[in-house]
Amino acid sequence: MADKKQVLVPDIGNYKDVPVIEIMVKAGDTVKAEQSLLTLETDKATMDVPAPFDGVVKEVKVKVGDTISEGSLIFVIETNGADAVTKASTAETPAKTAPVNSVGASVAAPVAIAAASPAPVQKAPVPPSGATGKAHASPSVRSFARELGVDLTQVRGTATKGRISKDDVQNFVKMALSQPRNGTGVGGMQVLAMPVIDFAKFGAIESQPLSRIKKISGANLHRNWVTIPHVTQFDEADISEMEAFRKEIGAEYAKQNIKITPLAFMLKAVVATLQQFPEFNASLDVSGENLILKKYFHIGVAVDTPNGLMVPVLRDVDKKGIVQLAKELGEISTKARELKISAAEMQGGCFSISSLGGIGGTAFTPIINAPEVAILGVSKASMKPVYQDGVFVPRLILPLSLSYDHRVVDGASGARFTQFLASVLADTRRLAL
Ligand code: CAO
Repeated sequence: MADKKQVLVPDIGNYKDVPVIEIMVKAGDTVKAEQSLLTLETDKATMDVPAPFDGVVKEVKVKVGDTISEGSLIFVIETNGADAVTKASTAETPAKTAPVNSVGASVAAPVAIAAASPAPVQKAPVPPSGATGKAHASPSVRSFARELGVDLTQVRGTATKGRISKDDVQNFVKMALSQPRNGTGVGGMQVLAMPVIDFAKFGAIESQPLSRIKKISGANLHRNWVTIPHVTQFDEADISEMEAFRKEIGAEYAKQNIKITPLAFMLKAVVATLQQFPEFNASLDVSGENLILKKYFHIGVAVDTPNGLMVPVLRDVDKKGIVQLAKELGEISTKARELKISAAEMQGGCFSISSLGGIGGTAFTPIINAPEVAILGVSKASMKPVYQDGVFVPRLILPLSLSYDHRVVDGASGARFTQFLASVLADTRRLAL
């Protein structure tokens, strides 16, 4: 005989007023015992509340966003009476291993009868601000994804706090099916999915969300790294004379609180080189078939900030002197570190310089800051013996690492660029030419 039973929230630990984030069934649906009915989310975990018995959903008593606690009425389900009684009586056996707080009771006379409801299924911890590599989805969505063979770490969640919904999984499958197949010659690139590893299995861990800047710059760096054919040309510049001159004027301008660093000279030398090699002061257009040559010289400078890498742009470097550039460099890097820099101040660059010279290292392979076509990496200058006129003499040598887009720049041009740059740095009088 059909019987209407109430379904109450089971034991969910010490949690109270927990938000409902997903309801998987609606009135009229036939449900099987243990099938997930809704998902709750505490600050630590999501958990599905399963059906305590087979039946047909008659009423849904909550909606997404409602907060509920143990004992809250969530559904009314019409059951086949015999079936429900069988399960209820099973649950009357006190068994600590199966907390049984979902309640099947007659609507007319709501009496709390312990039904054989399994404990809520607790799943993945909720990542703080949705920023770990672990997919954030309810158990039912996970099971749905499993059925379709979808790797949830590849799916972008659009529900609250970046949670992955069933729709997200469906959309992911649709999108995957509409992509050109690998090996068809259409140019699609497929890579193996990152394995999902539980690092805690191997030792103590701590999960920290990436900063907003790191997330944004990371996505750009990734795109630039995989879509631009990079080549890095290494070279060296003898900056002994430049350093002597820098120290001389450095002392003068220190009184005005202006720090003349090697980077100010480098900005000028780079622009002199770009003027000689215009294809480096350019961008490919969207079609990839035309090179846009720029007649202005705005140079981006990578600045290391506590929140991640930022690249403010110094405008019209060709029109400014070394002292002016040193002053602007100081101002703009301070602004970047204090997060006071505007988006506009980071746009319009033609070429970038990434200097790790103040830190150390002998060479590195910087990633091109698209749509620019080249970037100069600068490492730490050091004294080296240089063979001159039959003897070794100590010279201050600056390592240069130029990464360029090989679609635009040939290897020979790359080598000529760094050679010319090195010659300007070796004799800064050339900047006046
Ligand atoms: N060789 C040797 N010494 C160098 C040098 C070089 N190539 N470049 C700078 N120095 C020296 C400076 O002269 C200064 O020495 P003093 O304090 O004795 O005068 C010291 O190193 C520190 O310089 P600085 O870093 O304050 O100044 P800068 O103009 O060289 O650089 C800036 C400014 C903003 C580029 C830098 O602070 C910075 O953030 N660098 C990191 C950039 C970065 O992270 N790039 C990586 C991007 S790819 O992930």
